[in-house]
This record gives sequence, structure tokens and C-alpha cells, in this order.
Amino acid sequence: MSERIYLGLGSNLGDRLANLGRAVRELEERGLRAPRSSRVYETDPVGGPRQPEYLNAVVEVGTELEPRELLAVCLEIEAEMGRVRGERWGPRVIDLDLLTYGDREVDEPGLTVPHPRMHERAFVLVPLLELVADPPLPGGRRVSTLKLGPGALTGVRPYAPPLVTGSETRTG
Ligand code: GSY
Repeated sequence: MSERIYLGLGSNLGDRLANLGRAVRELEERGLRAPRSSRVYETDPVGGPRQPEYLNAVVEVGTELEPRELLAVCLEIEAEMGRVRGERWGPRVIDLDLLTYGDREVDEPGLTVPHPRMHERAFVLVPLLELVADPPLPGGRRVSTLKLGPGALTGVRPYAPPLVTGSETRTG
């Protein structure tokens, strides 16, 4: 059985919802299965300069690719969709983050899985918890042990239904 893999999607430039939808299609065109998506949330920007609000979602994917190969696919899609790697934490057309890869832990230059900051970000946790109740977190933490202070999960508002994935029929 293939492992459960979760990707975080974000966009705060251009047609944000269309960008998220296209990212899912680009993943599927490269042979990844995307059986499920969370709802889409509008989220307050975290870090970086003053910038527009983001749309964020999390998708589950199935693939035989190894984590490093999957990262390469994500970077390729980001580049193809016109992401310019400018200011760190700056605005972007699309962001694809490898959050978790089964229970695997990877710590290599340029690739850390689970994503090292995922448990601190409401824009990741809220959509992720829609898909999986007890995801692996950095350092072997579990959600039940997180100290989520008041306001920890704020700044995240439902915006649109789950992204359309290949498990559903597309029209048009
Ligand atoms: O880490 C992904 C890019 N990003 C985001 C994001 O996706 N959503 C929100 N709300 N803030 C962010 N800051 C950065 S950088």
C-alpha cells in the first residue's frame, strides 16, 4: 500500500483559487494521484513583508516517487506556474510544500520532512486536520501534545469547497 502523503498549497498572487486548482491538475498530469483535498481557506499572511491574504489548502497525494523526487516535481510545477523565487517569505503565485510522507523522517539539505514549521502554522494545521486526525509532526510530536495557545488557530477562514481532484468528474 502506498504511503499517505500530504502537500500544502498556497497562493496570494493573481487568481488565487485558479492557481490552486491548476497546481492539482499539474500534479495529476505528472502521474500523481490526488484522491482528496481539504476545503480552501483564506488566511492571514504569516511572516515576510506586508502582502495579500493567501488561499491555502492541503491535498493528499499518492505516488511511488521518493520524497526527493516529489520535491523536484513540486519545484518544477512552481517554476512552470511562474513562481519567482524572490524575497524569502514574500508573495507568490503558488507554493507547494511537502508536509508529510507517511511516517518517514527526512533531514537532508533542502528537504526536511515532516515540514519543520507545519505544527506552528494554522494555515497548514486547519486544512490538514480536515483530512487526517493525527498527522505525523516534526520531532515525533502528535497534535494532542501541541500547546495551542489562545489564537493559535485563528486567521484562517473557510473560503471555498475542496479543490476538484481526479477522483471526481471534471466538467468543462
Ligand atoms: O509557507 C508558504 C507560504 N506562506 C504562507 C502561506 O501559504 N499562507 C499564509 N497565511 N502565510 C504564508 N506565509 C508564507 S511565506
